[in-house]
Amino acid sequence: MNWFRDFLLPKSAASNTGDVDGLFMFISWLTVFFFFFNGGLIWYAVRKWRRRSNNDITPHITHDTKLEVIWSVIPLIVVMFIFFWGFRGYVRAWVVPNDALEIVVTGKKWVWEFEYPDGSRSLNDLHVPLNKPVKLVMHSEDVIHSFFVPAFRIKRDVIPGRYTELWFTATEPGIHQVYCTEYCGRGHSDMLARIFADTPEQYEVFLREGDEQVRKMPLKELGKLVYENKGCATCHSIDGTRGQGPSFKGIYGHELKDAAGKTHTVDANYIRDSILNPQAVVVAGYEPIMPTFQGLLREREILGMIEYIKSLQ
Ligand code: HEC
Ligand SMILES: [Cu+2]
Repeated sequence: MNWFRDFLLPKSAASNTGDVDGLFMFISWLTVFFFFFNGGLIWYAVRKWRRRSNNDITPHITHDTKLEVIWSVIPLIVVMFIFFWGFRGYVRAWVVPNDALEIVVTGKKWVWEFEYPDGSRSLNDLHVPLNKPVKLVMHSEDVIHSFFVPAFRIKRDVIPGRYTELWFTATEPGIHQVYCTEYCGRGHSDMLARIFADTPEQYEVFLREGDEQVRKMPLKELGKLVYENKGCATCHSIDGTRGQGPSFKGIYGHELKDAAGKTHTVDANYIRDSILNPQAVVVAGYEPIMPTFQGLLREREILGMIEYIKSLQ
């Protein structure tokens, strides 16, 4: 019967998904059973007691104690069984193991930021070691977001001014998708993050040097990746259309005016400063809403971004 589970649920990739899947499948099969059972009863009753002539009148029946006890007690036992099963899973899902690795998650329009125990940070890509419990301490900088990892069967709201927690132990190597499941504005559907379940060696290397993509990709491609994955795309277009921020198309080498009327030439240093210290020069006609990416982009990613913007002529 695994086809039914695979049809309804994504492949499980964490250690404590069994409680969710087992109960979910139990309830699903129970509904399938009662669909046919109740349908069959109706079909049977309609055929057996259908009106056969004009004076075939239904007798006045007020109750049937035996029947009422049966249809109350049996469902009560079934739902109590479901309750205790669910309660056991709930406790297991919320009690965090003591040795869990703690990662701080910040939700903001429209990116996920992760801070590791060593103080390093990453945007939208969360690296975790395989087979080790990980605890996420989550909060939001603006509105309510919600952190959902279907393959781990975990989901919880991420709220401004309060910490919420989630935990999991990843058991499947590879990349697992994260969604924001609380509508948080225009970029809500772009608020995608990925969890990389790394072997211990991969995780070590990640903490030291960033992920493989950052280390090996050609600069221009790396810039495109940063643009797509680190949130730039939610505010900057690459086709000339105006967004929350100016488009990147054709800006390289050109001059622009800032809010104070001063002229600047867009070159490598200007782009670097715009990324690390966006409020220093605010382009005329735009709000100073760009967050700083100080500490969030590695040197090579900034170089990549410069090459990428240069290529958009
Ligand atoms: C929340 C929206 C937002 C995000 C996300 C964002 N920016 Fe910006 N950006 C702006 C706004 C608004 C401006 C114009 C005002 C200013 O200069 O601060 C701007 C200006 C810039 C400029 C100067 C552009 C020009 O025409 O002079 C560069 C370069 C830039 N951003 C790069 C980036 C990069 C790279 C990223 C991603 C790593 C990024 N931005 C993410 C909103 C954003
Ligand atoms: Cu969100």
